[in-house]
Amino acid sequence: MRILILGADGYLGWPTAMAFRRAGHHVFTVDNYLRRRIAAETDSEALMPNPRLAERSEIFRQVAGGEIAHAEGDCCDFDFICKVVREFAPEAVVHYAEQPSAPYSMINYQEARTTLSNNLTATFNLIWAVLKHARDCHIIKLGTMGEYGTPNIDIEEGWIEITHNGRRDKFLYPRQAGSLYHTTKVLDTDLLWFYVRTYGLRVTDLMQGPVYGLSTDEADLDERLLPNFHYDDIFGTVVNRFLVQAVAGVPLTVYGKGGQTRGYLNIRDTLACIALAAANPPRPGELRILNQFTETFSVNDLAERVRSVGAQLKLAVEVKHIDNPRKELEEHYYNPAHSGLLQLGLQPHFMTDDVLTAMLERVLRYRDRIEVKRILPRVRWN
Ligand code: USQ
Repeated sequence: MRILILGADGYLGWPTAMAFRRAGHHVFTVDNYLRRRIAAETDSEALMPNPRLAERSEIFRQVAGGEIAHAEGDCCDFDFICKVVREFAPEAVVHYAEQPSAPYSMINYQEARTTLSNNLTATFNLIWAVLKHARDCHIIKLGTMGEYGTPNIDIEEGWIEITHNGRRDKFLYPRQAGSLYHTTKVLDTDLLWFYVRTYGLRVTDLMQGPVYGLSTDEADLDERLLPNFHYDDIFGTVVNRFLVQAVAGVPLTVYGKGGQTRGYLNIRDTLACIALAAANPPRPGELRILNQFTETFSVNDLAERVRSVGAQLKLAVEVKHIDNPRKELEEHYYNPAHSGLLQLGLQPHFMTDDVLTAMLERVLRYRDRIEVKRILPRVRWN
């Protein structure tokens, strides 16, 4: 297939590009390096050095063979995205080109505005570029489990049937996100649903939980191909952060009571889910929503897992409950459905002790690069 990857410099974008190329597909990658600029501005650089796309593609060509084409550009520039879609003529586009940090979106007006306009405009422009130049192209869009929030009822896979005053209909499952970033994903979903039902686009919207991990088949070929591994409070997700904190000897930063429960997945499963979505496109006029995670944990569960695996490596890991910088429920019901990807054939890589140990061992090799001042939360939800 011809696969276009937007936001290919990101934590998930680059591993996705390599996996599709290695599987024999034609891959074209795009990024405007917004995340790198924000990371530099907020002192939130990743743990390992990550070359930019041109250099990464060259390293990949040497160690794995195969070209990964790339272009630097902004998906908010409609002429640019139209040119890419028209000339590359993708059969599928994986859309990661969004500002992905909840804390960043909550800093102040400018950061909120950047998040809102970047995320919505990129999605809107992609929709229009596909409508004009690649009508049959399958849009695979990264949404987030955070779109649903933490309602006190079971979370369905995207849709819910409601009976009201004796009549029945099917709607998007109610959404109530906990940050401006997550809210932009809710708005994206609405935008996509409008264009799907009105113009007959084919779209998969993946409601993904927090991802952890460093190891993929391709990243393991050469350290310079590793994903961008963030442990700071802006871009770092909780599992990756806890592993770095364990290595740095910083008490694990459990926010508040630690009962916040989310659906997690290994980065290897993200790649598998995207591949399964691409191989099984929805029909024109269908917005397929899949909940993309493999197991649920509370923050307390995660801290305990990391503490116990750390102890096996002789790391004295302390767990500390600190003031929650976010506005979120710290004890709540959480029961989200997630059968769609399993039905498509997903075989999960669970968070075993071996997986956590391998990650800790890898982080240990970079221990001298950890900047402790990036760890404690610097952004509050007020
Ligand atoms: N948390 C802690 N301590 C920390 C960091 C986080 O207790 O040091 C807690 C948070 O308060 C939250 C949970 O861990 O309750 C998850 O936080 P996170 O930072 O790992 O994830 P989040 O901000 O929700 O965002 C991440 C990605 C985002 C993606 C989302 C999936 O940055 O791009 O959309 O995970 S989800 O959470 O399902 O919405």
